[in-house]
Amino acid sequence: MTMPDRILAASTVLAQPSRFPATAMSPTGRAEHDRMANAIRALAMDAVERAKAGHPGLPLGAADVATVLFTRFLKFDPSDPAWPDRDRFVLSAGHGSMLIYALLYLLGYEKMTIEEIKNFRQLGSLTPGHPEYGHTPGIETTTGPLGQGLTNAVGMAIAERHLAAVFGGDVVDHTTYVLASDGDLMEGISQEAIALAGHLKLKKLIVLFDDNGISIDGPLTLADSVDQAKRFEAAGWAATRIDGHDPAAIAAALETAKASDRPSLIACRTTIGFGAPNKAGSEKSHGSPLGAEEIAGAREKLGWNAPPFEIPAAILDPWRAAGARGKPARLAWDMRVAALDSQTRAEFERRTRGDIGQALAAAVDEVKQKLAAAPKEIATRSASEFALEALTAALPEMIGGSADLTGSNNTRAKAMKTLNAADYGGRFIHYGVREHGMAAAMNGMALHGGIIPYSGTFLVFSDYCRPAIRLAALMGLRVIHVMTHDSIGLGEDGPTHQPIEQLAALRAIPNLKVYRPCDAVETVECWQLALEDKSGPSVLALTRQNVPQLRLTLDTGNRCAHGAYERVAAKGGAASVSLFASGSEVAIAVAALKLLAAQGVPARVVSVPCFELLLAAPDAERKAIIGRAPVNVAVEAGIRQGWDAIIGSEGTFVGLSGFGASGPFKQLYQHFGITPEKVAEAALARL
Ligand SMILES: Cc1ncc(C[n+]2csc(CCOP(=O)(O)OP(=O)(O)O)c2C)c(N)n1
Repeated sequence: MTMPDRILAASTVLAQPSRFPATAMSPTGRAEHDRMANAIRALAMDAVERAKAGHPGLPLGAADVATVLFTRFLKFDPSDPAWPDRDRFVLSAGHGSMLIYALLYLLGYEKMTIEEIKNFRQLGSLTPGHPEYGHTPGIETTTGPLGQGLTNAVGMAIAERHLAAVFGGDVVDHTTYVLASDGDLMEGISQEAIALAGHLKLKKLIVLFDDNGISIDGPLTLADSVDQAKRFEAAGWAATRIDGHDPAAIAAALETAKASDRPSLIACRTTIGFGAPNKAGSEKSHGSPLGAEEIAGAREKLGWNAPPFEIPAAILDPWRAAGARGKPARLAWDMRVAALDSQTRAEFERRTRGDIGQALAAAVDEVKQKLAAAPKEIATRSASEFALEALTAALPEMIGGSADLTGSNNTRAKAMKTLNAADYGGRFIHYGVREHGMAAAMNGMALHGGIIPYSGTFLVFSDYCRPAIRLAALMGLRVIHVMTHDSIGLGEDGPTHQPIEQLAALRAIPNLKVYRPCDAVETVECWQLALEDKSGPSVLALTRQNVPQLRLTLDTGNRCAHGAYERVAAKGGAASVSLFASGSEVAIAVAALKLLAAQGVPARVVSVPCFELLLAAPDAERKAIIGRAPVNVAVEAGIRQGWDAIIGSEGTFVGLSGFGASGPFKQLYQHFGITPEKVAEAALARL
């Protein structure tokens, strides 16, 4: 395709064509660029066609931007996809997955064979519908839910700045690039991401906006009239607009962005479905196969003569050369790491691997010793703070934070300095009132590696974090959410702030562990389990109100590790009643047990800090913990959903079935009947 053709095609959707000056480029360079970009287009068209599903529009439109970025700017080595100092590339618009799969193939990622491209969207292939982290080498994060990738990238860029401050620019010096679409930027989370990145002056974050003016319903003008450049500028970014089909302009903008002292937005005006004779510039190319006729027309228009899934050597060779160009940089980096003093190197490597070493167990032990020596009747949020003093001292990779509730969430240990633009070496992030952004940025930090992020907000606002928590669970990321004010026990703030269904809703997310410790000892044990668990995220649901310390003797083992355990055994014979409870309701169950004992009814209390661990325990172990008492009663200041797995459908539940109310917490517990008397009554009624 000639230059005039390109400009013509691009101009079909240019709302404001005057914003995009054409930049001249030498014809030979341009011709090679076009051939290379067209290789992406051909693979994307053909793979979507073969799969009979997928999104060709974005890869066709963004091929020029991606070609310039990957062949001239991005630092990576396909022979070592996990190289810690690689630049990160996040395809936030995950529906355009064929763009990244085509790139991985063309650049020579070993596992991304042409067979995988042919198997696009097929079960078991490395080319699922949307990119999946941990599944396909070279994919930095799972994307698809719009806005998440962009926000993950903010977390990656924070991680880079922090680790550079800790370990030095010789070993940590990379840039995070994002390709974001209109949809990414329309999502509310993008505002949180942009504001946070601008505030933190994350200069090594560069967002390439695929500014094609089209989404699924049609032209963006149907639903949006934001000036994105001004929006980013208002948040402290550098922003520019370019013709996203002009390689020279793309390269120049990237050069400028790399030299910026702020994060950069490059709005790349592109034509969705570029090259498709009838569907380019229209939503018709967004999310369905182009069809044989249109593909034939696109081949002609692009001057692409090779059969489907064949990349001529003259085009594949320069792509593979581009893929190979990062290896010397990676080898030089290996040498620099090897030259670190042995202690720094060991620490860098430990953190990169995500190993927590011996320090954690010692810190947990120290906390437990103190609690055994001087028991504490405190809120579990305060117990968490007490634990964090020791844990954060032992694990420098813990980066804490809160969404503007630091004093309520108790997530800041005294020694922690603020991480900000003036000091990236700090370890506590004031995320602002941005729960969703916080959770997605934490995912980015965990994905980056070298950091264990933990956060703070109220449990009721887990709903605001949920899409990011779900993705953390899907990706198996170790992120830890401290969520306080975990029930009506928070009292006077009333039903807007009182979580009712949130515990159940979180327990419904696969691969997420929800911990609700009952006292200070369980709190540190749950922290230990969350920190040791590399396989997925955790939520610690913690009280605002004080709870007694129920465990007074020192346990060296972690009793929460099985998810539940017998807190008080039955006296005076086999238990007629098993009382199950979590968190603040365990003490209520213990008091109920005493009432039952006074009536000659032997009962036991089982503390259930973590459903997921209990339900995953081997059959015999789980059955032994649950026991065989004729009557099972569960008590939790939330809804029943989920408890049947433990107490059975015939079990009795003492809790809530509607929203809470505003009032002092003790009165609320009375009002809603979550009291020892009511629990005892409920048990007696069943005997
Ligand atoms: C959170 C979320 N909502 C909705 C969707 C469904 N969806 C996929 S792409 C898209 C918008 C497409 O427009 P754009 O982002 O501009 O991508 P393009 O059409 O340029 O490929 C939507 C609504 C999604 N993936 N994520």
